[in-house]
Amino acid sequence: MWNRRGFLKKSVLSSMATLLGAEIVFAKNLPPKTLPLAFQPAEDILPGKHPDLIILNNRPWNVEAPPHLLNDAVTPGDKMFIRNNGIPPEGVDINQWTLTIEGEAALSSKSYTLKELKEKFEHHTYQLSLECGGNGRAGFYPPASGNQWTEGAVSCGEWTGVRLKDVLMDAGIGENAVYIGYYGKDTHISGDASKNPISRGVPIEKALEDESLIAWSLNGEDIPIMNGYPLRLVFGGWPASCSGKWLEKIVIRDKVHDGEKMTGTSYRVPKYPVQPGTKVPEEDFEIIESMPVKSLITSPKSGAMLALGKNLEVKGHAWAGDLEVSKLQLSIDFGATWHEANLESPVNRLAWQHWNAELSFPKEGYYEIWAKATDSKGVSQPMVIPGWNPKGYLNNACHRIAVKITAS
Ligand SMILES: Nc1nc2c(c(=O)[nH]1)N[C@H]1C(S)=C(S)[C@@H](COP(=O)(O)O)O[C@H]1N2
Ligand SMILES: [Mo]
Repeated sequence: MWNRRGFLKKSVLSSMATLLGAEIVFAKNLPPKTLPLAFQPAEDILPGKHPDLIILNNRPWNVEAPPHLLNDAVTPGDKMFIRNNGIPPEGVDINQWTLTIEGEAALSSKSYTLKELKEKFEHHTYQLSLECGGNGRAGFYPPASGNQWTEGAVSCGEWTGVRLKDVLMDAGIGENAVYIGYYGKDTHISGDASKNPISRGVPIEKALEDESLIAWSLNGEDIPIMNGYPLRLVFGGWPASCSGKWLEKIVIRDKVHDGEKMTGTSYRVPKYPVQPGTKVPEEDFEIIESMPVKSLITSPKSGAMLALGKNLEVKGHAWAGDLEVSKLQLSIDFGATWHEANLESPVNRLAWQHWNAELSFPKEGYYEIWAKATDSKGVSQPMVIPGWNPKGYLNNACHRIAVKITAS
């Protein structure tokens, strides 16, 4: 199929044109080893991933789930969004994989094989919600650059591994420790081996929480390759960018970790509200920590039709960073009145919470269902797009879906 230089052969191109019923006009500009999308169904390029995921970018892979695909109580691996900053490692040999703990605030430098990690430390399983800080970016105006996530850069899988704190304590945490940083085995998109695609972390207090995991398993199976196989950090409730994938090194720092995408405007927002479109001085930014309260309507799918006189069962999830969700309300009249949904408790701290409700409609016609969650401090999701910020983070506006009620 490919010629020596990695380009599609002439004969292949001409049979593709026949199949498409159209010439691939700029075929000579296709980068090496790149197939036209028409010949590239999602399941073929992303082994183990659901074909209905939405591809925002394929170099690096950035893929989100449409909300109705997230209806499961626990997100299956094939429906989990992918946010890659670089190129994942290939040909991972789990027998050769090691995790090293070091850094200026580590009392020793220690390395563990996967087998040692599994044998030496107690195993723990938690359901943990992970949302990309940029989820909802597409809603901001003026637009913010970056992947135009809509609603689906969020998941809540059941992760198994060892507590980060057990491993950090085994290596020894210095009294000067303030932060941890991670390094993964993925490589920079430029091919420059001296550059990291991303190296973020969390304050030592977050690192030492019971639910902060070094995980090797998702929903009882190996972690999908794109989600960090064979080992990753998982910090529920915080921007998912803290949860380092393909984890090979953790540094215990005596200052705020200053790795790639910790500084400047990356995963940082202005400390005060700003006029949309303004240029904000870099020193006025702060690092995003716990994510704001948010919810999703996962059933029905937007666009559903229902006969008048029938009740509609509406379902979804809600989450609130380090906090709990205390209330979930629904509106069918653009926010004029609200109905309270049944809201379940989380199975464990930092897991998303399920909710459901039965709605009835007064007459035929077009409606929207709006969902609004409130956290345990009384803070609710805004109905309009919240504070604009230069990189388009933290859009937790109410999720809306459309439904049509037809004659019975
Ligand atoms: N090594 C590494 N870890 C990473 C990333 C990455 O590109 N490389 N992306 C981060 C970002 S920005 C997000 S939102 C989450 C996404 O996790 P997921 O792809 O498993 O859904 O992984 C984080 N961990
Ligand atoms: Mo992210």
